[in-house]
Amino acid sequence: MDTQAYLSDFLTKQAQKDPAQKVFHQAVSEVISTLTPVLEQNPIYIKEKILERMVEPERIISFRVPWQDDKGEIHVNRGFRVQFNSALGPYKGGIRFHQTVTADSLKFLAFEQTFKNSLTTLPLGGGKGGSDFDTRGKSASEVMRFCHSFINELYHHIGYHTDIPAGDLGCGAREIGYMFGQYKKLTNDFTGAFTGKKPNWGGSLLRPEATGYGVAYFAQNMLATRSDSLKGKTCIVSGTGNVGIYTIEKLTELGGKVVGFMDYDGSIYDQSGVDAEKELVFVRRGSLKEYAQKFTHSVFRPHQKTWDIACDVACPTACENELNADDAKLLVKNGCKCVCEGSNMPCTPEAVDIFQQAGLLYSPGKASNAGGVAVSGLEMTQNSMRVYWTREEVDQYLRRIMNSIHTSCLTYAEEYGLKGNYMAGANIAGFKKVADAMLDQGLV
Ligand code: 2IT
Repeated sequence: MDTQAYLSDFLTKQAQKDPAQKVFHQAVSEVISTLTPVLEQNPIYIKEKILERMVEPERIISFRVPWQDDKGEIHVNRGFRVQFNSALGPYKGGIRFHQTVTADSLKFLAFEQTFKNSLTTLPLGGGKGGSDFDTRGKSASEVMRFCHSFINELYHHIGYHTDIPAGDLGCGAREIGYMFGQYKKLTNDFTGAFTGKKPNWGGSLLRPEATGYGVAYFAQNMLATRSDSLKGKTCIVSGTGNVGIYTIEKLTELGGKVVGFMDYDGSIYDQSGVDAEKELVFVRRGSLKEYAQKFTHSVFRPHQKTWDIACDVACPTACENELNADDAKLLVKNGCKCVCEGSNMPCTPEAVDIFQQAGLLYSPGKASNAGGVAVSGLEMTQNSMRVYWTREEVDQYLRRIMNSIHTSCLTYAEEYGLKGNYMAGANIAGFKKVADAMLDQGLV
């Protein structure tokens, strides 16, 4: 069977196994679609069934999370940890607390994380976890009781040399603190078993900013390949969570002008650009209406996305599949030069095709949003060495890692005849490192 036929057969069989797992299959198809030249040059990956092994998580833990609200009523949520691949190191990846969390969404995120972590060059395997619990509208003590209950089961399965969770959507330093506290209580062990901790008890400086800063560094690198830069470029960022806010901050610091951003309620068009000092605080507070009232040069557009606003650089940093083919067409029509993903798989496959056909610079989240997990890796290093690095030291490592991911994407894409294709380069570079480690470690 030729490679193309093998891959298409492989994808059909995968989809038949778990037909409901749509986003997971989307992520697998995206990776597989770029691997043909690698498999042709390295038939051992086919012979050793590396793809078949790689799409099967090493372990999925699913558990009950009972907790009591402030009135004494009992609630039951679902908890998960997907330990996807440990060929390169202990499982590493965030914990997502959001009503949309399912085994399917976490499988997709853990699969992506495996490639992303491989790209960072750090010794990290891939995992992801979470619960269908939503922290919004809950009191701090309810969140604490939930986090403790979550860890009462999860502590059996994680640890400094086994699996190191971090934050993700709905899970920030507060939740990491509660989870770490309970983990320490149950294990009697103060180790860096979580990242995203507060810097006064083991966290790394710059961890909250790292993903967003990394996105802006990556966009800057992409533009540099066309002898261009962020100076004077109009930018759009979706999502006003941690990633979005720090993407806006760094894009602005590097000379860009962020003219549009959005959250669940709608979007803002601000023709003069977000002022990093005066205005960003309002974005951070999460009230776009308040922003428009306060800064009258801006307009609030209820329930409207931002992608119709003309821009040079677009950074989707919200949720998966938020940017579809229609949005992509608008961006291309309005002259967008660069799409740099800040979240995991925010563009649909059709949108990605449109970007690639139009020849604009497009990078997948697994490359351009890897700054967060990279600084988590640096947090682990600091914990092992029992030292704290300064912001400047961490920032230097972060820049170095983002540069190296950027170079890997370009080098691998070119080596396999797909010059300038960041998606192919990221997938091939991420895949090869994991695949080779799996071959070295035998059939386990
Ligand atoms: O999607 C991601 O890369 C994260 N949620 C960060 C994971 C981590 O371990 O810092």
